[in-house]
Amino acid sequence: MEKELKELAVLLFDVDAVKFGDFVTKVGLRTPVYIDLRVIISYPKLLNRISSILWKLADDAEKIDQVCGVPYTALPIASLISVVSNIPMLIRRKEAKAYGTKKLIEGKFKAGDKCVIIEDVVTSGSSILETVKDLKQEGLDVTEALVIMDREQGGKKNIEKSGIKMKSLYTMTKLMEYLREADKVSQETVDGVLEYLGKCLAPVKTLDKDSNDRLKMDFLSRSKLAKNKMAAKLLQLMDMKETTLCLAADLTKADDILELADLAGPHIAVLKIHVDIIEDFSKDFIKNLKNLSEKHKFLIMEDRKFGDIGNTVSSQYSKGIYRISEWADLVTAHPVAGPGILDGLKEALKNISDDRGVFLITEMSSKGTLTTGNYVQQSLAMAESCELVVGHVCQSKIFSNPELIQLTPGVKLAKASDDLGQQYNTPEAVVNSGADLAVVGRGITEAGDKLRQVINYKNQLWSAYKNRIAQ
Ligand code: 5BU
Repeated sequence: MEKELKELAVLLFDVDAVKFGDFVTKVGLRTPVYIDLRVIISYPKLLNRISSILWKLADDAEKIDQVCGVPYTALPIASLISVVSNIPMLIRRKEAKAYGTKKLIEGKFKAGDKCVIIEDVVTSGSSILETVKDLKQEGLDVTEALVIMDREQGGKKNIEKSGIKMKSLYTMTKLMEYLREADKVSQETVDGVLEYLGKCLAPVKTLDKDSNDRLKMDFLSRSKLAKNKMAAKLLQLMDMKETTLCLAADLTKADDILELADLAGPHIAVLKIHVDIIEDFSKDFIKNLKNLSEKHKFLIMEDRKFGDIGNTVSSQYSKGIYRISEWADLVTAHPVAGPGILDGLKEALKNISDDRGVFLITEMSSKGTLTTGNYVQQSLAMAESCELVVGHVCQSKIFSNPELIQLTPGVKLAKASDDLGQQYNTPEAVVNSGADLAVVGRGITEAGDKLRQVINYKNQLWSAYKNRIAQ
């Protein structure tokens, strides 16, 4: 490998990919050496050799699902690696498209795919870190970056601080050594470059895991980031009441729901209902429920699972006998109809001054659910482009945006299932799978001592959350 690297160093010098003089970098630093690998697209054989030797640096190449080149210089290199090794490629856009799907990442992938980053030159490491952030946001598993040139100005350290292993074909010191050996540069030039490197570190930037990954952040810090006021309110409330319990009061008599709400109210963050299963629904029920929500400081969620076109959804939300938009702090909606569904919900809120939030149903808890693959990805993208969305109903850590909340149903003290497809996980398991709020229904409503179970779930969920953020 070293022989090949020496030869390639000379070739790079010969095609002017390595230049010496007095240059100013894009961040305004003066430098006596400039690496411009863009030129290698004009030398296909060199491009091929560089790409193939770079790929040799990959750990466990057969386990890698995706390669992602950092635009622009590394894109042809990543393409070549992708084609030759038959591993699909992703491209991270510098900005999301203003039209169409608004995707940040182009290419097909699924959450959990192992992705390696390909980059040409690393100075501070910030381009790689920004790419990692977006890939992780989409649920990709990024652990390694392969780089042609490490300028040794702090980038490797910054990248590794964020938990990404960085491997490079050349460090600037090695490159200078090879070029000197081949008599391409004078010792004076080498000394000048090494002296410059010693004193010119690029500004330190890290992906700062703790301030970007919701799973490691506490609710109060996240509430300060949340742009949706209802999301901020919910996060604050969870922090203040030390509870992440969302009680599914799936009862059919109004008085039974009110009685349960009064009993559980002090220990829950959200009371979730299905208003359409209540046999004796009345305006008074809503009035009383609202009073209880104020008394015990919990939010009301109508798990309506809107799923029609925007126009219909708008009426379903604000009209009919339930007039949901007037009283439900939170509602759920399927993304199946596309972004129009969110526009419809927004339309219905035109005359409502209170804060409102929507949870998108991105993954369901039931056996054989169709909420998989690209559907999940599209739903994640939809949430990012609508300020009304406060989070996802989902079963796993498919997003890391700390402004959004993961609501996970299917929770019981013992892992089990019912006869109609519901699948349960334990409180600890769901929190470790990313749940911020956990929905418990029959685990409480069917218990003999309901209050005891409410407190039991609340405590188990809270300690699992505390453990999660402490890690
Ligand atoms: P359970 O009694 O804990 O199984 O009640 C779960 C509640 O969460 C119930 O109201 C469901 O309608 C709701 N739910 C769910 O179980 N799974 C899902 O994927 C979604 C909602 Br979305």
